[in-house]
This record gives sequence, C-alpha cells and structure tokens, in this order.
Amino acid sequence: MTETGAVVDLGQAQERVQELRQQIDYHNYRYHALDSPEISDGEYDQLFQELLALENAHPELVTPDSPTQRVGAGPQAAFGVVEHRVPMLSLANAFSPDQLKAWYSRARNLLGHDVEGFVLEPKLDGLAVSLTYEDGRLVVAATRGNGAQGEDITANVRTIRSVPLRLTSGYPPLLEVRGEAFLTKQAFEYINDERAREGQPVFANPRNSAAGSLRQLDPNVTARRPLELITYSMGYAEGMRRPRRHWEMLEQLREWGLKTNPLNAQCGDLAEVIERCLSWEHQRESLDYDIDGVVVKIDDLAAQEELGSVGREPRWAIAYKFPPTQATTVLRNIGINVGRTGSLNPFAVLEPVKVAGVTIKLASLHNEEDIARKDIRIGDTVLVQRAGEVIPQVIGPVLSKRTGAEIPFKMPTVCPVCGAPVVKPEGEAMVRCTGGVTCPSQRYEALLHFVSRSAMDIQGIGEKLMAELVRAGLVFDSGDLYRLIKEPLMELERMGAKSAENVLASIEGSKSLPLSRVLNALGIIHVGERMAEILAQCFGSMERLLAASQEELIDTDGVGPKIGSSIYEFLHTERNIDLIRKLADAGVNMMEAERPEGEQPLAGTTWVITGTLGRWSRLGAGERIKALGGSVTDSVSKKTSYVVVGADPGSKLARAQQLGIPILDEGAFEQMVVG
Ligand code: 9MJ
Repeated sequence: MTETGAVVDLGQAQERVQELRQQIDYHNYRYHALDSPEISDGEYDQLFQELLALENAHPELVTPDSPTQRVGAGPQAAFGVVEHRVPMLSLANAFSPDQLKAWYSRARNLLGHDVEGFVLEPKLDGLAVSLTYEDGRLVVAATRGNGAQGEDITANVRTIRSVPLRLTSGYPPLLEVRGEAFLTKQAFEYINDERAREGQPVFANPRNSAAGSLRQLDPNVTARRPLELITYSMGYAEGMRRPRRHWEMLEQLREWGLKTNPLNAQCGDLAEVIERCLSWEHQRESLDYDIDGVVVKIDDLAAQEELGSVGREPRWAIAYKFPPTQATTVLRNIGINVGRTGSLNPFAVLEPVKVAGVTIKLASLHNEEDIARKDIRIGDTVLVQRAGEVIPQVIGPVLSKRTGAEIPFKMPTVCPVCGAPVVKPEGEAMVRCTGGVTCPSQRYEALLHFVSRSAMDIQGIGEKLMAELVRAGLVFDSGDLYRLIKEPLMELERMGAKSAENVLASIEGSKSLPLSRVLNALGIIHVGERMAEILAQCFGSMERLLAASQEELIDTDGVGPKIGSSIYEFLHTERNIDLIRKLADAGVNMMEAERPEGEQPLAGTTWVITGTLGRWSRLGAGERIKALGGSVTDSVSKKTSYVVVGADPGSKLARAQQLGIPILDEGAFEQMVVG
C-alpha cells in the first residue's frame, strides 16, 4: 500500500519512482540553474512527498542519487583526501585598470597576437569547490585545498540544492567541474542572528560563514545552511569534444543542469573589460550575494592552454579586485541621536578609519538589543563595513583584541537632549523620549521629515537651513513654514534674494500635494508612505479621518490595532489638531483626488521604480502608475510586471535581470504612461 492507499506492485512503484525523480530533477534545474520555476513550491513539495512515501514503502528502490538522499550520511570523524586530476588554480589579482592592462599586455606578448574576446564573471567570495560526476552522477565534491589535494566534502555538498545530484543529459562519462559555494547576504545575516542568539561568535562575512558551513563534519549542520553553488569551469572531461571558447563551456555546464552566473558577460576588447569592471564595482551592492571583484578570462580556450599558468595562477585569467569594504578600528564612544518620533538611536563614534577610500568616523549601531546581542562594548576594536551609499555599520567586536577595560553600553533613562524620561513601549526594540515637541531634537527631526522628498518635498530646505530657521525663531512647527516671508529669510546666512524666493516657491508648491503626502509628513508613529496612501484612499479627506472612530481606523484594510490606535491617538491630541488646522488655514490641501473611474490601461500590473529618474520624482511616477490602475511595490518578485530604472539603480535592477522582468528606462516608461 502507498500513503494514498493505492496498491502497487514493485514494478509499478519503480516506474513511478523513476518518473518522480525525473520530474523533481527537472524542476530543481528550472528553479536553481535557470531561476525560472514552472511549478509552485507547494506542487514541488507534493512530488517530493510522493517520492518519499514510495521510497519508505519500498526501501529497496532508494538510490544514492535520489533527490530524497541529499542528507544521507551521519557525522564523519575526519575529511578524506581528494587528489585533483587537474590542479585547481587560484587567481592573480589586479587592483587597478593599469594592472589589468599590464596583465593583458603580458598575455599578448606571450601569444604573439591580440586576444579576441574576454569573459567577465562576478568574483564570488566563497569557497572553491570541485564536483566530479561519473555517468552523470555526483560522486565526489572537494575543496581546493593546496590546489593538488583537497578535502572530501561530498556529504556536505550533496545538501546544496543548486548542485544537481544527476546531470540532465548529453554529459561525458567522467566530468569534473569547478565552482564557488557561497551564502547570500540574507542567509548570512540569518545565520549570524541565530549564532548571536545562541551566544556563539558571529561570522565576519558570508565567505567565512560559507567555509565554516561546508567544513562541518556533520552534514546535517550544512543542510540547515542555505548554501548556493555556481560553477565556472570544467577541470577534467573524458570522452567529449572540448568546447573552443570559455563562454561555450559555460553554456554547456548550464545545459547539463549546473548553475552558472546569469550575470556572466562577454566583452570584445580590453577597453570594454575595464569599463565593465568599473561599472560592476558600483553595482556590487545591488546583488544579494557578496562579490569581491570581477574575474576576467580570455575566452579562447586554445589561447588559455598556450598561456598555461605560473605556480597556481593561470596566465589566462585575473581577478580585478574591488577595494575592501571592511576595516577594524576602535569604538571610542556610543552617542545617541533622538529621532523625530522620539526614538533614541545609538551610533558608534569611531577612531577614524579609511574604508574603500572614505574616512569613517561614525557608524550605525541599530538599537540597544542589537548592541547587547553582539556584545559591543565601548573601547572594543570593532569590525566596520561600508557598503555603497548606506551608512557604515558596526558588524561586531573583535573579541581577541579585548583587554578587559571595555565598558558595556547602557541606554540612558532620560533623553540626552531634553532630559525627559524615556520609555520602552511594549513589543518595540526602540526606547523613546517622552518630551514630544518640547524636545528640540524631536522637533528638528520632525521638521526635516516634513520637508523631505517623500513627504512635502520642499526643496531648498536642508539640514543647515532648517537649523538656521529654528535658531532664528522663524520656525517652531511645520505650520510656521507656510508663514515664512522673504525679508527675514534673506537675512539668514548664505541666503540671498533668489534663494529665498526659490524656497518660498517650493513651499507654495507643496500646498497642492495630495492628502497622502500630508499624512506621511505629519510623522504619525507607524504611518509611512504606504500607510499614508492607504488612509488617504480610504478616507479621502482629513475631515473624514478626524471624524473616524478608533474601530473604524482599526478595521480599515491593512491598518490593524497597533497602527489604528497610534493614528487615533495622534488625531485626537489637541496639539496635533491645532497643527492640522494651522496647515489647512495656510492653504495646504487636505483632500485626496479620487482615482479616475475611466480608462485604466495599467490595471492588473505591478511596478517597481528604482534609481533616480530625470523628469519624474519617484513618487510622481508612482502616482501616475496608480492613476492608470497599476500598483507600485518596493521589491522585485516574480509577480512584478515592469521595473522602471533611473540613474544609480539599487539591487532591484539586478534582481529584475535575474528574474527576466521587463526593464524600462525613463523614455520607455513615459511612452507607456503619457498617452
Ligand atoms: C569566482 N571566485 O567567482 C574563478 N571565480 O577561475 C570565478 N573563480 C576561477 N572563476 C579560475 N568566477 C580559477 C578561479
């Protein structure tokens, strides 16, 4: 009997088992190698469960290459040794375009002619692994080790879902391929969170954590780590026509079901190589895994063979390395910044240190719990990381540098700016100052939020001018912005008649923005851009929102008790009602335009906007999409219909490319939304 109750004889069971394995292998290939699944996770699980049930009923049908057998073995005593048939090479580094040029001219001199064609591959920062397939079945996986001999990590590598246990078809009888095993940034953070919770030292980077995960004697531990493996070369192949180009070889690997990097690219000449290397340096943040450079390979395999290697480094490839994004330095102190809603945000005051060409003095520390969890103490030597434009982060302490003189951090019990007591609302990680508008820091931050781009978008008032306005007594709350006049404004430092006029024009322009912007600008706790839109759409006017009962707010789709109560409390505090009145009296619009009933050509489509557009603000573009019936979300998924890309796009562009989602530049976007 099977789980489903049907009686099957062994022959039938065997047939079905084979069919299921083929289907599961195929869907694994679609999912991992092609990033293009054809069935849902649920449907996949169903196939998998059916196979498990049949194998349980007929243990004699279990084979080592069955997809159910990824975690078969128990812990080992030690790793065996694997001799590499062909040495596993590492790579020489280039740290500048000049060094790339020097590498190329050496290769050209040795060959006696120019090279046509290069392949660029993101340089994955993980652990190099060799995979051996016999008759299409994974038989051995090994680390690089010293290049000639590595460690046998077969049981661990079998747990990696992007490594096929069986190749699809057309493979040679004996095949050895190489690749890099790594963790995504998200998986790395997850593992570190777990380690911190269990009181274990955190890994400094995804590379260490991938290596640590693979060099586990117990494959059950590896199986719980979401490792990935991307292949990039063939070490040894018996009984097949060797491809002529590296690019062809990568395609061949993919056809056999191995995962290759969709971002690999072909380049014609060295000028193009250099240009791409530099542009990838800016895109590294946008990937969901760490890369520490770009591997440049000569495409022609005959030329590769002719060039050979020096020591363990091939002459036909080089790693163009990005500047490191991490450094260690001393944590001098922990400062506190009080945010617009009163949150006390600790930040690190560092011994200045240069990271990727920029001197860092301050870094983010999240919250009190995070500091305690990572056991970061004042005086510690800490690891800091700077990634692109985001604020540098303190990753954690370097425990080996502890002297015992370090001081654990304690959150103050009163606000360091206004002296009001602080509270820790239940269920929140943040500690908040209770000073409200009497706290100068809260007031200043709230004003900055009010004028910010996603709120009232009052251009020309930045941090400095706002500080001046407050100091000069011209602005106490956001309502005062609408009472500003030219003369006193002109008196301020670095302000002339023209700048004053521009600021006033920008303030005037903000009056006609829709209600959703005003709601966001007010800085109600838990009400951001998206929630403000929900409220504006549902209630249509400030008047209706003010009249809504707490129940009505809570019952609004997407709101709920926590946010609903926060909104209700805000709208029923006298000071806030006065402010809203003051804004309305000044002529600030308090209505949301109705969504047009008419033509909705974008109905049913989901959009993501990333980067800076030239003629549209991101919000403006989003509003246009919504007016035409589309919806706008923050993250790219399989359900995204279009991604609009401006200058300096973030990780969303890479994600969209990976998922094959249509990408529109500003021109193409305009064609779709401007009739
Ligand atoms: C990495 N780490 O991503 C090579 N690598 O090629 C790529 N490493 C390599 N190729 C020859 N993409 C030796 C190492």
